Amino acid sequence: MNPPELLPILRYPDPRLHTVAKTVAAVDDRIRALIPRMLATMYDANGIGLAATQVDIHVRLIVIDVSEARDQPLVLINPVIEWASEETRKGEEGCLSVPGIYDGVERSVAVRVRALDAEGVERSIEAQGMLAVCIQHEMDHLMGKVFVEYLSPLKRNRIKSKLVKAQREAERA
Ligand code: K1U
Ligand code: ZN
Repeated sequence: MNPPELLPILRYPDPRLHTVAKTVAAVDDRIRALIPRMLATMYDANGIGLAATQVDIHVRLIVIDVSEARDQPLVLINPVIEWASEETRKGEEGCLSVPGIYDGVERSVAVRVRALDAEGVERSIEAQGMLAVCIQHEMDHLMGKVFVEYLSPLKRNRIKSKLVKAQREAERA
């Protein structure tokens, strides 16, 4: 069988990254076909997460794998944060849509999230550490929010200019 076809990842400051994703009405063939492609795209890019928004598909679907062996995929459809710890921590984040940029973002250290899995079964997941951070980062994507929006306007504008310049140079090459 052929490996799943990779999906192109939108790059900041592409305005499509600010689209608010729609609820998945049913875990149908379209969603079932999208999941392996999103996982393959995330693994190929060495990411630990990917939101459908980042591949220009605006439905509430995220994939995550924070395992060392890259063998524990997690699929969250229509995720809802049921509880987030009051305790927060500032940690370094990156984003496949903002290549080469890493900066600190303050997040809850633990969350409980309710979502459908790849089979359409409702689950509740308690997460902490990197998984909790990644869930919050990916759920922001579904709301059209990119992590650089937590940074100062000065930093954000510098990042924007850098990425626009890099993209122009890549197009010229
Ligand atoms: O949403 C994405 O673009 C995926 C993103 C997830 C993420 C990484 C770090 C903190 C929060 C969310 C990435 O996978 S970026 C690339 C990466 O593998 C990575 C970067 C920094 C720390 C750990 C992993
Ligand atoms: Zn991201």
